[in-house]
Amino acid sequence: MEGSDVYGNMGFHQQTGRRALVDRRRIQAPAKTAVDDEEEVDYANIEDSVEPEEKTPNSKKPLAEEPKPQAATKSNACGAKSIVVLYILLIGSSAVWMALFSRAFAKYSEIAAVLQDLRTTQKILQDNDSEIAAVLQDLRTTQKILQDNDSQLSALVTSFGNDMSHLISKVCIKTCPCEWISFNEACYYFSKERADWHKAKESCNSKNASLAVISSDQELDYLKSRIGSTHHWLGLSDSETEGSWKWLDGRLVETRFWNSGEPNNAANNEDCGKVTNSKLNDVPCNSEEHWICEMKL
Ligand code: MAN
Ligand code: CA
Repeated sequence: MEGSDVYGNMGFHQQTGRRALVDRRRIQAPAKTAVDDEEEVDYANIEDSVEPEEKTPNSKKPLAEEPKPQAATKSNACGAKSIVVLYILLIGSSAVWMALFSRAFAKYSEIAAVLQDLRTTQKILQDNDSEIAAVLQDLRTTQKILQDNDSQLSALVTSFGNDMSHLISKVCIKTCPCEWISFNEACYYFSKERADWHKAKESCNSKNASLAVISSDQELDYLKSRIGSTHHWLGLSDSETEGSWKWLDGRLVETRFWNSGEPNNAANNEDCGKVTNSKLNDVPCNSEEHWICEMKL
């Protein structure tokens, strides 16, 4: 049969045309009789059975007015093409949407990964910030401790310096200069050279001292023990008033300090006194003798 597929089935449009033709004939046909009811329409062979009738000249409507199967086929073919085009467009648009969605999803994944990295970096920076803040706090605490210690140390150094100055001042007062010897709150210098009484007196004065004056028997005994058999000038004379012996500090010379028979002003020229391994003796002031200087502490 023409218009059938490989299995002998009619095409969709061909079936539609035939059904329309059958329906028209039913409408145009007279009321069915019992006899008519016995006649069953063979839809399968409708084309063969109705075609001769359509060709009869007594039909009410000419066959030309019936829908032409050829035109319906063409219209249906256009519809099928449209559906195919729509399917293609739908598939195409779906593919585009899928591509766009896939691209958007990929971008979203990238952005999400970047955001995650940023959050991780932010967390690391926050942790570092906390650590740095803690270290800074420790440094400030250490600085404060060091400053306090520095202040305390400075105060201690100042106090120690004051104490040392006080001690040194006392030690200096209490200590005799080099080559001087200490006895009973006084320092004594025994000269190695000799000179007359006045030069000896000037030498002692240049050392912020004076020719030694005797205040006690112990002092005299101590000096005698240091000089042995040599003679040394002491700070006594009667230059102002003959016979009136005075120490350089203005005190009168005690009689008991004189050696036996002294002062005898031998040759009427003995106005200066010296000490020997015995006691005191008056001798000429221009004699060359060692001398003893004395400095009070
Ligand atoms: C003797 C005594 C002393 C005197 C001296 C002078 O030793 O007469 O009194 O001072 O000579 O050298
Ligand atoms: Ca004498």
